[in-house]
Amino acid sequence: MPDDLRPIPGLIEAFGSLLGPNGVLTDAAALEPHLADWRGLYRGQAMAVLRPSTTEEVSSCVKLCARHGIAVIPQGGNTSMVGGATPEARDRQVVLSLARMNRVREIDVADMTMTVEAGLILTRAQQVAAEHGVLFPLSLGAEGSAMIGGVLSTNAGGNTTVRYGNARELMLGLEVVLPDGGVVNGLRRLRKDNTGYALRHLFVGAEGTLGIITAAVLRLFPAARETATALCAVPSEAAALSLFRRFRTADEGAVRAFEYMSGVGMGMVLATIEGATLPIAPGADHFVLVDLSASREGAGLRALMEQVLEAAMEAGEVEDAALAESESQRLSIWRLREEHPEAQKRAGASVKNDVSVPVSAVPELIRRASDACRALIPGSRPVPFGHMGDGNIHMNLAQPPEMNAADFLARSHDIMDCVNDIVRDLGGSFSAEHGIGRLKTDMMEAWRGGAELDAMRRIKAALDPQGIMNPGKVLPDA
Ligand code: FAD
Ligand code: 2HG
Ligand code: ZN
Repeated sequence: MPDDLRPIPGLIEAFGSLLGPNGVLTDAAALEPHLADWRGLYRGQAMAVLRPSTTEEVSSCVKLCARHGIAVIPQGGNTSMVGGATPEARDRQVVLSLARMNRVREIDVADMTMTVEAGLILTRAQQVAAEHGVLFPLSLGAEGSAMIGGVLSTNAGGNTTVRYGNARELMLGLEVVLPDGGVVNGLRRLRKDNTGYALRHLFVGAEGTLGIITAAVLRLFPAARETATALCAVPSEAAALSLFRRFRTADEGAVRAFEYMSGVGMGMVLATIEGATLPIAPGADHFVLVDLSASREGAGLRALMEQVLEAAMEAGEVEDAALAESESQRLSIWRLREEHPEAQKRAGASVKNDVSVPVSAVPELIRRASDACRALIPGSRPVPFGHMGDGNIHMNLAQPPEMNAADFLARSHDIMDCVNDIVRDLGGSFSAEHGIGRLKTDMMEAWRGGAELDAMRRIKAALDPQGIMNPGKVLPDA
């Protein structure tokens, strides 16, 4: 163990007396799942994983860390796509897992709010809402592992942003432990609350660099009583966008998700994911998943879907389409979309570019970035997919099959730069929904330099003068 990770005498025991026997992990095997990220890009070290089960315990741990200058890496489900929850190898540090803080404190269907702890897994939050006849709409591929504190700290988007907004828009109030151990109790359930600086919004998307979210008040919505889901083959990216506009024009409120997939990505899913089958003829270069929902029965979504698709077919914008006839067909269409990240992982090395542009520029982004990537690395395979309705495309690049994975990954920054140049030209962002984490800190200067980055640094210094909260993430070294 390097010197700087050697425990301060008595410190682990002090954590133990705060958290009890199940609250501190130090065994190498128990630490292991907390030290590397989902993509396998990063690996760090930690003296211990702390597992507090109450806000008071989080506060006591953070106070102890602050006293000894120990860095704290907050961790939820550890599904970050940018290495945000992975410790570094350099400083004295602990991982603070929120997994034991997983209670639903209150659900109020009259106010349509739910107060939950940060370690509640996203699917569990959805289930609890459904058990009360209402909807918590945030939905993403990692929802079986990602936790509420994690989705808020990354301001996660996902499949339903087009209708319900990002995690930020689903949050009314927060409880946060600050880097000195102080507790901000902002668990208010108010739709209107203009009382000075909106501190709660500082912590959403801060990726654990300003404090630890311990609980949140979430917004609930009426449950879906009617749905209609279709998988369509479309002739081009531009046709996919036209189809989106047709649905928005026909009934703006009905579109719950509008997801784009390329023929290459779909091919990877069909080749690597057991049981994945295409409900339409194979061979298309572009696919779209349209999901409509309404909170009242008899909303006529099936008729709306058929009518819009028919008109689009007549205009040559849709080549083929399959409408889900049952819940199991709906789920298998969704599976073709949700398995894209896993299929890419199985198909070899890939470089991810989670970018956004104005919705109208999505076709140009996909075409230009695909051409530029192919020219940069001959034989590489662009795999653009994602949330077209939000202008957020995962402009990923898979390695050429014959190329060594390490050689391909060594070009990661060239590939990201190549895509980002086009994104910048189109007025977009180099980080749409996954955050900055460790992966993109070195891009902050170029994209958010000057007064904007300076203001961020001053906020960080004011709240965390010792720099103990998730060091090395979001902000580049000064
Ligand atoms: P973690 O990975 O544990 O942490 C993420 C960041 O938040 C880290 O910086 C961590 O330090 C910090 N953090 C965690 N908990 C707290 C807390 N309580 N207080 C303060 N800071 C905290 N993201 C999307 O936006 N849309 C998608 O569609 C999407 N799909 C995904 C699909 C897959 C298969 C995977 C693996 C990831 C996907 N992600 C997606 C990325 C990821 O951001 C989300 O899964 C989720 O937001 C992370 O939640 P988590 O609990 O795993 O957080
Ligand atoms: C998704 O939309 C996630 O499935 C993951 O944001 C994207 O794997 C990716 O690049
Ligand atoms: Zn996504």
